Amino acid sequence: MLYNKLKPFPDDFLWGASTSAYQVEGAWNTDGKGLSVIDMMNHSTESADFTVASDHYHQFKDDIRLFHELGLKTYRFSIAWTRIIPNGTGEINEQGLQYYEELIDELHRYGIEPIVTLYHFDLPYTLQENGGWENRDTIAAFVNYSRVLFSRLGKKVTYWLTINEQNTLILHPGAVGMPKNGELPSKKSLYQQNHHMLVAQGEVMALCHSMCPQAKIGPALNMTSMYQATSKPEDAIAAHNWETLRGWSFLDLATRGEYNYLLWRYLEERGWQPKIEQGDLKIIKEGNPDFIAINYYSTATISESTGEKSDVMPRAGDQQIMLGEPGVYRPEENPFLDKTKYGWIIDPVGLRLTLRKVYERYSLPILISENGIGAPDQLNDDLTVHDTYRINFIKAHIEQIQQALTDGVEVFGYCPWAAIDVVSTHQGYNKRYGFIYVNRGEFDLMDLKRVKKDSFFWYQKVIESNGAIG
Ligand code: BGP
Repeated sequence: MLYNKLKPFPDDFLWGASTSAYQVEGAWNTDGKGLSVIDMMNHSTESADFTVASDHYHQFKDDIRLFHELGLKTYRFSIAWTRIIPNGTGEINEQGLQYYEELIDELHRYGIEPIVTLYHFDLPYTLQENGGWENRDTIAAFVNYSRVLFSRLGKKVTYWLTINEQNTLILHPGAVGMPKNGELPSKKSLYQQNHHMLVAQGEVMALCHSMCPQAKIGPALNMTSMYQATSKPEDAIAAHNWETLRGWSFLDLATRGEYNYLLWRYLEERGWQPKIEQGDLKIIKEGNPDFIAINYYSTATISESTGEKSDVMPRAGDQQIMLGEPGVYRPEENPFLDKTKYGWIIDPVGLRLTLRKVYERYSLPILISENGIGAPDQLNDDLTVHDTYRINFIKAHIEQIQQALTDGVEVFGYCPWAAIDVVSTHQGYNKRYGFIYVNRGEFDLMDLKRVKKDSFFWYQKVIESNGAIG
């Protein structure tokens, strides 16, 4: 739809930026922190590990001062479960609680609204050793951990996110590292894990509402739209298959508390249905989110798969590169769209489409909790970083958010990935996303100095003008 005049961004629009604990903090074994699955995974020897990351744990005050200079209205970060309860259950680590309390206080001192993710990929390793999310006991562990946070930080935090990208954890578990034994869990196990996460999430959302009545809580999923490759009806079915299995089925459960019929048939057909205990569905249904957070990076183009093995692409997949599944969907190239250096399709209009679809289906306000472009930025001798590609990427996406707002979609915040350079989930340090450059290499930690990129100064103006970037 074309409009003569676009709606302005609302005055209280939350312009922000994101990070996650294990990708930014470092200090992997400091001040009583326990080991997480991330600390114990096999990571590629060609890229940085997460032990020091961006050293935000030690430098958070200086970093927040920079976030303030950038003009952020909000900062989305995650809490490392292993700093709070080092073994997942049992003893609480006061130093961990103090750290996040100070961080939140520091944000408030600058008038920056904290958006807190409870769990962003870094499950305590002790829980993993006992079966991780496949073990039902992890539900109680997550609820207890969340209770500790709500009770200590509840008065200081208005926005909570439950689980970051549950669909990535279930559909692309390898994207967050390989277990030491080199084996990813079976699909049957993954869908059981999925079910337990949903029960845990349902309980935590209800708990948040009862303990912190002023707070709002919602899930954060990796959402995208699927285009059918041609007007062939079978391609439309395949695109619908994958859009449902990758996106809708997760959101249907998180928001409506219902197993999507198509997901259920897909699971039944393969013998992958989870064991559902009495009362589980009630708990899932009673956990009502106040909003939906979406991480949006790209779209995919899909054609029919007739069941041939070759419908799976012979290339590495990750959370954004679709691989194909015989009899379900086959990924195709999209001749209209470019890709990043890492093969992720760049599709700003797809963001407008995804926002519309999510809003139409669930009628809940939407926070864009991630969106961004990974690139091997270069630091120049005069301490500049000319990341024009990032400015172009984010500008194009902000324009589409404004289109979606004009369409009538309720979007209340935008938190690009990332506030500052962080370690990528599986592609090292030099795949950078931040508005702030961190002077370190893949292995050489150098001086970890912070340098404002061109995109920093540009985003600063965007925020100052409340999105009047045209
Ligand atoms: C999302 C994750 C983030 C982040 C981002 C960029 O899926 O929620 O943690 O890392 O993707 O991905 P990557 O680091 O793989 O480039």
